[in-house]
Amino acid sequence: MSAPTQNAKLLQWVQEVAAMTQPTAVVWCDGSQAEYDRMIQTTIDAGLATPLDQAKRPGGYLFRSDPSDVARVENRTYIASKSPEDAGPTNNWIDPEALKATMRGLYTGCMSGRTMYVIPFSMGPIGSPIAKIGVEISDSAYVVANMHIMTRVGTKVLEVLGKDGEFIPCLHSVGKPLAEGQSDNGQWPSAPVDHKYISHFPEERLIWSYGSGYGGNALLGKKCLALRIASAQARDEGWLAEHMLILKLTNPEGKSKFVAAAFPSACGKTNLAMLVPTVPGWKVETIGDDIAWMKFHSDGQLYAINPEAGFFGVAPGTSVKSNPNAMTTIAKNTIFTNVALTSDNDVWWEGIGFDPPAGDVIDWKGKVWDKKEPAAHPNARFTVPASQCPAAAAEWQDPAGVPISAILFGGRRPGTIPLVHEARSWNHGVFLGSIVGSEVTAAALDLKAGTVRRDPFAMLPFCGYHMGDYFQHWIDIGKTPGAKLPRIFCVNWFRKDAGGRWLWPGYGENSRVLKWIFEQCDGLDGSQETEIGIMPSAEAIGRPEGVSAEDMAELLTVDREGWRAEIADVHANHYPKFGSRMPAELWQELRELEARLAS
Ligand code: O2Y
Ligand code: MN
Repeated sequence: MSAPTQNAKLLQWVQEVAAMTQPTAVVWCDGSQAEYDRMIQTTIDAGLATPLDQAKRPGGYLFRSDPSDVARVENRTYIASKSPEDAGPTNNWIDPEALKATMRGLYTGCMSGRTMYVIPFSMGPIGSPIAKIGVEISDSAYVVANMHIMTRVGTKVLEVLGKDGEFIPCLHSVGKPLAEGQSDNGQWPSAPVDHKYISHFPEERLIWSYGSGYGGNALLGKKCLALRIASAQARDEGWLAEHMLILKLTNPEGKSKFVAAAFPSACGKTNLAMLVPTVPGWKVETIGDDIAWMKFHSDGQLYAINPEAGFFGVAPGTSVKSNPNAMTTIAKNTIFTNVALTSDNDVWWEGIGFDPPAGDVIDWKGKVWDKKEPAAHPNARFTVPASQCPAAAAEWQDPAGVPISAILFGGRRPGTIPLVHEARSWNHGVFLGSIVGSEVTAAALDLKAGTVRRDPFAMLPFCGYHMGDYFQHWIDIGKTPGAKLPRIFCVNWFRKDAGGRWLWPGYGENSRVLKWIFEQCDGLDGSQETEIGIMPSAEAIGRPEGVSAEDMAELLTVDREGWRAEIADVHANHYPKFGSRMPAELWQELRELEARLAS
């Protein structure tokens, strides 16, 4: 096949990679439906995909990955900046030249027996001033199909790239060459864990991934490009690449505002992005569920785009109760990975809200489910076009982006953090983002149960440079001349009482909090200044069914003891990690909060 581009840098890179990896064929992807169908057929022929009942779930396919390749591998993810100080204490660092030497060894001949796909893609609407072009080279048809859904792939991207346009090279291999005549034969191809490398070279704007075919490790437009590399670009160019959903909130009078929100992984971002409000007359619509790129426009406002074109959502726990819009979205044209298969050839998972039909359920490992372990892997996923979401906002792919009025931070915090509070200033908001934490279970992370894992701005696994410099970048953004900055809020849907009972029902009732945030942005009354920031009265939120007046008081009272412990932890354990790169402004915010709580 002749190359459909005259971009010299791209042509040379493709030639170099092909010479190193030695594929059987090189295919340039055009992004067409016919190509998507061919990729799916290729995976079916290799025994990697199972078509679901096409009458019930048209365009639905099930994949089962290798049990060793089921999630992002943080301990095999590297930020290879020239200096270790620039990667910072919270990233894995390897010297870039040493890492390249190791990886070149692994890449040599790694695509033999396979096709090498060249996937030109745009993160963001093609041609948007905020969008970026990447080109992923991959030896996985599963990756091509998923990239079709998650990004904008194809010929149009090459047209925008032109002869000398810039792109981010993203090299990926599953790390499993095939001998002559060999096929995957139903075995998900990947390399052993200690051969997996998810590597980022932020100074070169380069991504090399080897050994995993799964999710964030392999769909390189998402976490690797749109967060780790883009965060370094954003720092250099004065914008923000964030792990945030974007939603459109409309009041009963038809006035709309756009909100971006950062939560650590597994805190319900997709559910919030597609929320169905219980407050009469209010509407939430979706712009994006995971990533926001935000830039100032000439009017001084921060405009956000969702750089993705699809959702790669967690299936377990998704139900008509938790996210009816997601359930409608995945009714067709959806790739499912590591969910269970029912006797009527449909998908099932824990928390779907109904029992599987009679007959054998096949679990995510491909065995008849014995009910001893979950039938679906806890990180099982659906990949689905965002255009299928019934709650997609009309503006979801506006190339200009949407103006952001409010930024929210949140995490799973059974104690201390109230239902909602607003920062007193931009720097105070940056402080709140910098101390975001989420409770982890002992089983999940080998930490003591009840321990809070700090995940500042929900970016800890996704920032491509030193987190102290990242905080400074947020402080500097606040000093942008003429900026009309968004207001910053902290939310916590996960408060429990002393007995472990949830205090807040969550789901659609979270719209009460969104309504208050909307009204705060409009300067309406219903709030009071406290030591920790601005908080609503119980009346301003209103009481959902089943929530007592005492519960409301607990949700909306400053827990002074809890906050003192919080401050002590930030002071002793969290901020010192970032050493001399920790901005003085944030130490100052910490001291001021300490003083307000002491008086
Ligand atoms: O496990 C993976 O590879 C996917 S991780 C992921 C996917 C979609 C959205 N967010 C995340 C995340 O870990 O934050
Ligand atoms: Mn995420």
